[in-house]
Amino acid sequence: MTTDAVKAALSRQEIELPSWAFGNSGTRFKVFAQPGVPRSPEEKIADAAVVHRYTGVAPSVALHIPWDKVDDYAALAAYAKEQGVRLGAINSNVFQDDDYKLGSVTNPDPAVRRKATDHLLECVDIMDATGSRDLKLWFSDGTNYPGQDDIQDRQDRLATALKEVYDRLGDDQRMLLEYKLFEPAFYTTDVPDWGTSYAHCLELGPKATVCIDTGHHAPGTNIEFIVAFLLRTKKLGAFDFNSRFYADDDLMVGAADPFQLFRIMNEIVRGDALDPERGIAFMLDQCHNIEEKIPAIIRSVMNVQEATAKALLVDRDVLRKAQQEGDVLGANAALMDAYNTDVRPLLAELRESQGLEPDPVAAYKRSGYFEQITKDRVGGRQAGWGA
Ligand code: PSV
Ligand code: MN
Ligand code: MN
Repeated sequence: MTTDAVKAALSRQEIELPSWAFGNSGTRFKVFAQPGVPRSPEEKIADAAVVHRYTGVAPSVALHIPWDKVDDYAALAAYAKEQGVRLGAINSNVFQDDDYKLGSVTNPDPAVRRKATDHLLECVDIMDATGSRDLKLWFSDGTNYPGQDDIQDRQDRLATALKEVYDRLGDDQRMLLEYKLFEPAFYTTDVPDWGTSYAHCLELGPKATVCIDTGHHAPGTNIEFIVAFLLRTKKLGAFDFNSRFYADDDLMVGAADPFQLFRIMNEIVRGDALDPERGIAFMLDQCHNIEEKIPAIIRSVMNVQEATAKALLVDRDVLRKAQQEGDVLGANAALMDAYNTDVRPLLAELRESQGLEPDPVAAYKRSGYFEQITKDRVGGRQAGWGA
């Protein structure tokens, strides 16, 4: 690919930001409050718009319901538009009520299952109002002890709830089913892996696809293989990007293992799936517990851009030829040459050609936005607990 073609592909890239990444967060031991943190969904959207202003590739914000609950979602969408962004995926939340101690849609109690399914249906109503395409489903459902509940019945209950929600989707709406190996359940999880998600999505139909959260696998899992498999079967719907050293660490994407991020983006480029028109949502799902949030999110967006640029730079002809000739070292070198390229000057040039500052973090720091929100916003709330 020529440098111009690489730049053209990069200029069309879109990365979606999670509203919750702008709120205070922490571990189960401590939430560290930061100055200037948003107090409302509107303020989270305003911060996301700032990230878009300096990067040019983050035009949408995912909401989490009820963390981003408002009375008028159409008005919230209009507010986002005024800020220069749009509302993206609606993330459901059936994991924080006492009722969900034994599960949500897989709970043995039909009344709890009804409550959980009703919440998912309410999220589709919200999508109607916001114009969002995607409903993202993550279930904390599972068990802690062998024998605690019937594993097979729980799969049936899950399938029933998913079908009811799937049938409620509009023509242009989709369902993204996220999986996670463990936590908060420690013995069984009802959607623990991509295979389980894939099987349910296959049963549901074309509007149901898998969401890969990069932090939700056993250590050593080959995530790019999952990407390749799901792309081939047209069942890859989205990513929740973050990085991890141990479990679901939710650190900045590309921080722990930039080579893994490159390998993932290499499969995306190989599958011609980067363009937004291909329908794959590239979202961040991270928390910034100790670092300043807005520059951390800008950094994350840049990390995805850098991995993408390197993947676009892979000489596909050289790679294909080496593969076909069984030239193991030559094929590997074709990938490593691209990975080892410093793409920061290319991205700086691209930004300048788009009228953006070459260094988005430095531009943000100079803007005075942080000083302003620190002054204006008193009493920012924890991500996930209301505002
Ligand atoms: C669960 O660990 C998860 O990755 C899901 O995407 C949730 O919706 C999100 O984190 C936010 O807590
Ligand atoms: Mn996630
Ligand atoms: Mn997670």
